Amino acid sequence: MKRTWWKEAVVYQVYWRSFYDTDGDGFGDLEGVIAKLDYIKKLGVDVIWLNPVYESPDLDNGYDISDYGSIMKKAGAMETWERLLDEAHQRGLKLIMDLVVNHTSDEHSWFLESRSSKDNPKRDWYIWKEPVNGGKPNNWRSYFTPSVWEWDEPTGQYYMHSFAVQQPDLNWENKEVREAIYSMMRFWLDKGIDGFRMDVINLLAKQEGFPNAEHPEKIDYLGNNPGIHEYLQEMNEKVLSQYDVMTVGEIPFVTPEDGLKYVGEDRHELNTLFHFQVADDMPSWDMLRYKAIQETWYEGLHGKGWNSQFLNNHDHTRQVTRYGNDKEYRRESAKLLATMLHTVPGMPYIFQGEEIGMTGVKFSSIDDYQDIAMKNKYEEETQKGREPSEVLAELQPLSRDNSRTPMQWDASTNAGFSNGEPWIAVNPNHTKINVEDALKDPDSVFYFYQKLISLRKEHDVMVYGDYHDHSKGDPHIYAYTRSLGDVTWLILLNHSNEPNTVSLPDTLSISGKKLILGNYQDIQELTALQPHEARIYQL
Ligand code: TEU
Repeated sequence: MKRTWWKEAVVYQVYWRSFYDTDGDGFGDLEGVIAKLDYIKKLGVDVIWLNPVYESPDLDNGYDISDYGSIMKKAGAMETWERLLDEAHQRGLKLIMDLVVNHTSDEHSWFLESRSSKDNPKRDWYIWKEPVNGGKPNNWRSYFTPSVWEWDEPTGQYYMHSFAVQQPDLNWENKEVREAIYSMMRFWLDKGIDGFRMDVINLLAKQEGFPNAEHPEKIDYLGNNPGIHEYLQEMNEKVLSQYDVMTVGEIPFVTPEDGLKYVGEDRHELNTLFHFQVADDMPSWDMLRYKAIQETWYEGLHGKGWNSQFLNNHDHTRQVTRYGNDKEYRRESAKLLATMLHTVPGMPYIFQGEEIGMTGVKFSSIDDYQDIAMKNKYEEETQKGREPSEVLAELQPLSRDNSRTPMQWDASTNAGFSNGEPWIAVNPNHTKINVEDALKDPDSVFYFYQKLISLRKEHDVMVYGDYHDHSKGDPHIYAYTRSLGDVTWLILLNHSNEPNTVSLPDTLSISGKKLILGNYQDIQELTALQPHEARIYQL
């Protein structure tokens, strides 16, 4: 496939509110990101994805935007943001911004106008509906609440929200809305940013006629509806194609077949996507299922479009806790997952703290949790009369707060994150897992990531190589090759707490071959791989 800079890039996600606090208010800030740019650079990544920093009542941690053109006070000032962009560029780092345009905050001036009266010129900028049989227009559930419909008493209509009540959905059918969003995008692109991560971008088009759903709890009717590709092609033509930038769409409920419609190179929509067949649909590790997902996406996009690889982000429990073993084999397991993500086809994303093997949390009280999705669900379930401790235990493993605890810089109070009271409690294990220790230890997870990233810079096979799985049917061993021209790499992973033997065809003999990277110090003959052992060979 045609070479482009973004296909070769590794992205580091900065969830700034939990990254580094320089003014002691307990929230990370843009000055904090600037202060840690050298750390990010040291890892070797190419691109920073910054979660939303726009003005916001901050009910959904910045995903409820009240002004697209200014910076949230907690994060800093526009001047600070501009300095961040500049300082990043000076270090050769690119910066992509979150684009949240399925919905705004209910405090956005557009919505305030829209809700002010039925004949306001912006009424049609959001999705308003008359009651049906005296009740809600249909039975759709939202991500965060039992219904997508919120009653507005003064004007006697419902408005739609796919997320919280305070996040009304924009009406993309309205041309003025689209133009307003495009000009906002140009505003940021003209400042010199390098692209967008597009929040739930496949939700923009709604199902025609808003019919009742057969399985309202599935919520997949919210996305991938007719009209979505027309919007994205228009956005591409009018805005994105005018700039040399990358775009990654957050696209829930998508299959490889549909995925290609978003990222196929001949489609002129997006560059790459996050699908959720792992993060949303695979609650715990399932090797056979993961292989099948990799296979179908590889087959679906090969030669036509580009994938992204991640196992965690600010919405999903940390990977070593959810998909690895954060107890006896934390280091090995963190390194195995890293090896996998950086050698399967697609762009690897690193969520801050992943590079030191940070783990999820289990707070003892619901009051220690901040996540609106979890809190709403807790309310909903306990109101049904369920035992609160049971509901808490059920929600803990996948709470979004698992990945939102502060970055662990050192072993001191508040993990060196803040001098104030952190907005969310620090993981108590920061005394053992932190950046300061990682940087002192040549065998740390950090240096393993650094090595993987530098290998990508030297070996095109990691980016452009063909993929072939040689371990189909094996529930623990994942053995695959990547090949480009006459270069073939063999990746061997034992995703298990037990040693496991690897059986490979003779053509893949590793005898006398070069070991490029491994996560165990003593490399044994290949009769068996140790628990969570990962090796990369050049054949
Ligand atoms: O997330 C969309 C979302 O609901 C994800 O948590 C989910 O895992 C997946 O996309 C679909 O099932 C985005 C943001 O990442 C999240 O933080 C926001 O709360 C949400 O949109 C609303 O803007």
